[in-house]
Amino acid sequence: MTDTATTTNLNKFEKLKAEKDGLAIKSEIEEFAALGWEAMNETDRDHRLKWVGVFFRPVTPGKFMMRLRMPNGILTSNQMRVLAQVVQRYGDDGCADITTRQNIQLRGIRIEDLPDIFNRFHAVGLTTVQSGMDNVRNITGDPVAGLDADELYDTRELVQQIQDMLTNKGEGNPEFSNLPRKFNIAIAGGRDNSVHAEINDLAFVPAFKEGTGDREQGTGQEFSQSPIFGFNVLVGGFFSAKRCEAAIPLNAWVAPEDVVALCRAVLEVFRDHGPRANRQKSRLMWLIDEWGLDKFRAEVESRLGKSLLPAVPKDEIDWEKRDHIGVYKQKQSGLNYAGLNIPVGRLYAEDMFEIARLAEVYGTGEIRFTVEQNIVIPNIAESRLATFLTEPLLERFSIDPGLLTRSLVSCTGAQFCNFALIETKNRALAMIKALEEDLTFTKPVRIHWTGCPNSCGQPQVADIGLMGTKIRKNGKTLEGVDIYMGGKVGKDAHLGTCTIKGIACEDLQPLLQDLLIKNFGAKLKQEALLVGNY
Ligand code: SRM
Ligand code: SF4
Repeated sequence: MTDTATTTNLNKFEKLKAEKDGLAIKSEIEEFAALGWEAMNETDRDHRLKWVGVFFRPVTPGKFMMRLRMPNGILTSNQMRVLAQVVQRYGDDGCADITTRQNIQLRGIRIEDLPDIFNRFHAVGLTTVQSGMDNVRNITGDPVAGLDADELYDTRELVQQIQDMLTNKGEGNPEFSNLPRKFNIAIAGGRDNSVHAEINDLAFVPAFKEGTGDREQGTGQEFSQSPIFGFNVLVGGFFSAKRCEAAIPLNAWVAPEDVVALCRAVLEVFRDHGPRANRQKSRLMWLIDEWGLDKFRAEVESRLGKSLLPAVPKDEIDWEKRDHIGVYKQKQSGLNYAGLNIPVGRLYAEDMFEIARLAEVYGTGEIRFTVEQNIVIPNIAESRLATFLTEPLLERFSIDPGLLTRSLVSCTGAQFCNFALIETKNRALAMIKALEEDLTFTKPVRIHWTGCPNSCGQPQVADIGLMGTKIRKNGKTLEGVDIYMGGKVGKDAHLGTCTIKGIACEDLQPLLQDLLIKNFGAKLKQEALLVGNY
């Protein structure tokens, strides 16, 4: 523990970290469970518990949220069943949300149950460690890694290795538990940038380097002229209420075997030199601004203990982004993966049990999440596909949903999040239903809702992004949105910008209808036209 004299000038969060490392509460869980949430030390309850992925919800006091870690978004049916059992015990309070980082959060959690829940998680290899506050968030990878015939690199193992390094194999790692701020890492393995590399603090995108003609390692005989696979490195992407930036090239190319070491080096530089005084100015990009890219790169090299190779001029991201909804052939002959649309990512216990059952009966028990808050069930044999497609769950979690529903993403919003300026998930669903009833579409339109400027729902990557705000109308304060347009994902990804400000949610539907018709080729259905002509 740091003495008080040295912590008096620190901001509230730096102070609480200096007084007691967040990970220290790992050994106090039994005690908290016995005390109950009302008697607990408030700083432990409201902040430090986030180091083990437990979030106090001021909107629903006493009913906590638990954020898991799902490296590359992959889990087993057994793990899903344990997650389902946990939320099931909370009846109407219990549910789960697939997140925009290919992850899952559980709701309704009671503090007295934490020891039992952690034991259950441990038994099936699940961890929640370092998933909140000033830690590295869930590491995203290609959702069809190892399945896609066109993939350039199977990201699964690398993502797991980075998580193991950062979290000491899920047990907690004090080396990286006090960063200046949150930190996001993503690895793209395909050509379509399915992880939104550009919005991460550190991202790896596939890129081939010219062969050198050097002896190939291991053989000692042949000379490699063929292109060598690796990644161009991007740094500094982030969204915050104050500022949003796409990641910029570090001008570095790394071989896959150097990725974990590079992550460590970047994080050490960020941990030891990242600005900590102002929480609004402490993400990695602020350090890069302060130092300039050259100094930052040189410092990373020094931590790495070797020079970085320059980036190669062209990366391999040259496809439009896929959403993986539908049934697709795998590279393994006779096998398919099915992408199911989970509207706004919300799951209840029965759904989770059912998904686990489908994954076991038709696949190999594996389940995956996407950053669009949907799921993928891999390894479905051709011979079982027809029966799979008759499963009742697919009526709700469709493989062929409406073209707006298909791409809808929403953050948590006012139902559970105290930062929220508006309700998001339920409103988003109702709005999309109404729009799909009135309009026909020729292509998906990606609509993202986010309840406040923190941008968890990533409105800047959407075709139409809706960011919650409060507006004044007729002397009243109402829930409203600022509208973002022009977000481009996949190849040539770039961020959308705010084009219309301060629309009351009650006035939003006709405006969206108009935007969809004018900018995205939607057409009024005949019926709606007739009604309109009356
Ligand atoms: Fe987020 C804080 C939910 C992805 C930027 N985010 C929060 C908190 C923890 C605030 C709170 O304590 O209530 C939200 C929890 C609400 C709840 O009960 O669920 C929250 N963020 C989420 C999730 C669940 C949204 C979702 O519905 O999917 C996502 C969880 C991801 C995960 O599995 O770890 C989530 N948050 C994001 C993303 C998107 C991404 O990573 O691609 C962003 C923007 C990208 C970024 O961080 O650069 C994001 N969340 C924030 C910020 C602004 C960070 C900043 O630098 O200012 C905050 C506020 C903060 O950290 O101070 C925040
Ligand atoms: Fe909460 Fe705002 Fe993030 Fe939505 S964007 S989950 S409202 S912090």
